[in-house]
Amino acid sequence: MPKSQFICPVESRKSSQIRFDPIPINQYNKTLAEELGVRYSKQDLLRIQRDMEIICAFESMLNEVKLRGHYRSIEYNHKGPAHLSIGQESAAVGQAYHLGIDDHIYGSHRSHGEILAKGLSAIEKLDEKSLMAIMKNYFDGDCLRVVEKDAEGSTKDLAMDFLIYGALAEIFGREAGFNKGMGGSMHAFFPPFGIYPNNAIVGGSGDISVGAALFKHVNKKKGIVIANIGDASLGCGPVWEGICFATMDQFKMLWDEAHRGGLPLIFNFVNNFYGMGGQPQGETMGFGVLARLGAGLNPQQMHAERVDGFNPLAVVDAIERKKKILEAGDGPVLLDTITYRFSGHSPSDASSYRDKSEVEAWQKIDPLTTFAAELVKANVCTQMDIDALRESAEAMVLKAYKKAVDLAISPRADLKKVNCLLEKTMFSNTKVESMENGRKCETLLPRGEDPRSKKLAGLSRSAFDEKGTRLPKSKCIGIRDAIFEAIVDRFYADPTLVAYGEENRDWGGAFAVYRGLTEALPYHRLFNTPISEGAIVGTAVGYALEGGRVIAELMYCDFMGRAGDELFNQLSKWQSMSGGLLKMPVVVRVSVGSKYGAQHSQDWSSICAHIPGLKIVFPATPYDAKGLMYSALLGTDPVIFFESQRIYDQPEEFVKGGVPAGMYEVPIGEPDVKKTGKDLSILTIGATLYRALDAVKALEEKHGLSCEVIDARSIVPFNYEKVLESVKQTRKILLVSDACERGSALQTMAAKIAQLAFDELDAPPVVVGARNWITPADEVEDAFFPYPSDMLDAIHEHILPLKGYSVARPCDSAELIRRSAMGI
Ligand SMILES: Cc1ncc(C[n+]2csc(CCOP(=O)(O)OP(=O)(O)O)c2C)c(N)n1
Ligand SMILES: [Mg+2]
Repeated sequence: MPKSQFICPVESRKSSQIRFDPIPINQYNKTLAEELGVRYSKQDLLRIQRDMEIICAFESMLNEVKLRGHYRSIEYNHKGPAHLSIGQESAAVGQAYHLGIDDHIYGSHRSHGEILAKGLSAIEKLDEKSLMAIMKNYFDGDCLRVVEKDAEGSTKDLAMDFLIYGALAEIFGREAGFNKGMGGSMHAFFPPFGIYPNNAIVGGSGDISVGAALFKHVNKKKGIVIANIGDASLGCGPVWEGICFATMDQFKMLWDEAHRGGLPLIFNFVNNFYGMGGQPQGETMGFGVLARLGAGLNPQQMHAERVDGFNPLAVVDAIERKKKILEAGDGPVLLDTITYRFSGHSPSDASSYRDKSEVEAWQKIDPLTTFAAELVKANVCTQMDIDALRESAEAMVLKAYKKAVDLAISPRADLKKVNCLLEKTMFSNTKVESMENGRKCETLLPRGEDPRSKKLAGLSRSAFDEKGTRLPKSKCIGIRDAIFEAIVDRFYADPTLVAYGEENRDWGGAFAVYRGLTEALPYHRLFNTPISEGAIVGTAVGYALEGGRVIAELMYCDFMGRAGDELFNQLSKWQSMSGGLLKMPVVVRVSVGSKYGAQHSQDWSSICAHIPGLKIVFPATPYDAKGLMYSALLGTDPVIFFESQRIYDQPEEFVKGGVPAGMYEVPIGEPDVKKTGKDLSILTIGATLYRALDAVKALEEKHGLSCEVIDARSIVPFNYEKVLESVKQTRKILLVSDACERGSALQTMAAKIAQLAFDELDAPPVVVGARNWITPADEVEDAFFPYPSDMLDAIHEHILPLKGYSVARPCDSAELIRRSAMGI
């Protein structure tokens, strides 16, 4: 809580009532004839019908393919998903009508219609030169080359072919598809038209879109953001977290004048009244009318409204009005756009959950026929014109289909070759100092003038004085200071950089890494979030997808579970799911605890290491922490930055001269030999480095063994060369980390070392991790985490018997088998 806000006990305790304003439900009441010549020309209205026809033809084609294995007698076996939106065309077309390419939509598994509607709207608005440039530049014209061969008509016609083919080729997993076939039906997107990632995780866009809107708001970019998510997604935690994040008071109350105002965001619930088979309204939720929910979220009630999505003109009207609200800085908005899907959840759906009569009742008012009838009635066109629109839509779809199913025209990416597409796109591996050049970094103080930097200037950069005497920790730069130095410096180099999480501002970050940042940075670059770990990471993903850089903080490692989807499905996957189009410059800071028991002390680095697409570092020294933070913040890949609470005040002991004051990089992926030796190698991750060094002391002093200690520093990527070199000499290796031993990253490393250095080894690589238990209370933690005696025990039993040594705790093979059989 900022000190500027006084919580008055008298005010807080006064008696009164909260009053809600009425929430509009289907208030649009104009007829097409009334709107003709006022808001729409004949052409405009025909275009609405045309776009609905194209979507319907596209989805009907996919339905045929999935159900019958062919379309217009051309066979194709599409094994992947196809969640169709037949019935929902008007909701998509109405929404896209007023959107420009700066307005970005994020969607769901059922977004083919939204992609086509938004694309068609963009094609309508862009001039031919811009369209051509977009098509030529997109993946070096790969998609364009396929469609331009037999192009007829104008550039706009070509662009429509491009759109339909690009989306379809993506759905069929072809390399010329919009995302090189790596996204597929549920994830396809095309940013040049303002079509941003669609998400197969229900509600996935619920927080990502908030980050996208945050990017626009913080960096003053044009346009609005729309999250198109299903009615059933309202049961998803991340959607609620996204809504809470987006409605935070601080945007309108605390941010500086230039940035004050609500996020330019519409949560558009595409309300087709069903999840797969469950019904949110009347069964799985209790809101009655979805739009009701806006009332509780903020005093503006999120400008919530139910809109009749079966009338495209009602949707156009709503978007036009809501866009004005967003442009005036009074967002976000909640829309409950009702619609209905005639198609099943997927084509294999047996519709066991709904009555035929219900489907028929909605089909009777299918916007494709009702809107067409109104067009004819208002003399906009004849039924023949409508039929022609339908035929032309089907012809366009057939043309794209023929190309997309043909492997000679539309090959798939060869993922078996070395250096294949996915090898190249799992990480972007680029170095970008600033995500936006030429813009001033907004700060409150000149560089180095914040109180923390001033204090650090008076501390020793090394653990030792000039004579080599160890200094008290309070007189030295520690790991938390080193991390701070890299971070504060980057705030003066990258204007898009923002940092947020729980208790980041004023408090200084839960473990004081950010102390001093509050004084240096305005609110919009450093702020507190709700206790919404999912949204903290999810918004960071959205912010990065739009072109910004974020440091997100999760406080305790154990809280990562709350952000599981955002870390493991979103942050990690979008670079490669985009075919390499997108970058993900996000650093997630995670602090590994101790002392606070089972739910605050676990090291989850191994869980993260299992997920492809995340870089993972775990520095144990100030020098490495600062250098790795620089590398993370200069890169464009997602980095999970583990920090150990045990060693935040640890000064630099290994690098002569201590931590450099300026900028330098420690390469991600390179382990570091912290001490040389010739009889035994020890590979450590994180804070176990220091316990391993204590063990080494005993091994050297009592057993005459010379040990080499290698600090992994990174877990993903990881270069084995130095470790193998060491093992070649010592022929033995112990691996130590605080993560629970079973399935840990160390086990993977041990197996790799055994495989790669089998001939050089005199004993198997042995892992000492934490026990496969909950973390017990601090007073008995030494029975859980690996301590020097556990390391000596393991060496004695499994690597090299130590003369005269007797183990502190049993760990022989029989004991390991016993524990494993018990699952502990
Ligand atoms: C997190 C998650 N849970 C479950 C699913 C499986 N699933 C896919 S779509 C769906 C129903 C979604 O309903 P809604 O959000 O209303 O979208 P609609 O399908 O109606 O467009 C379910 C349960 C999923 N993809 N993601
Ligand atoms: Mg639904």
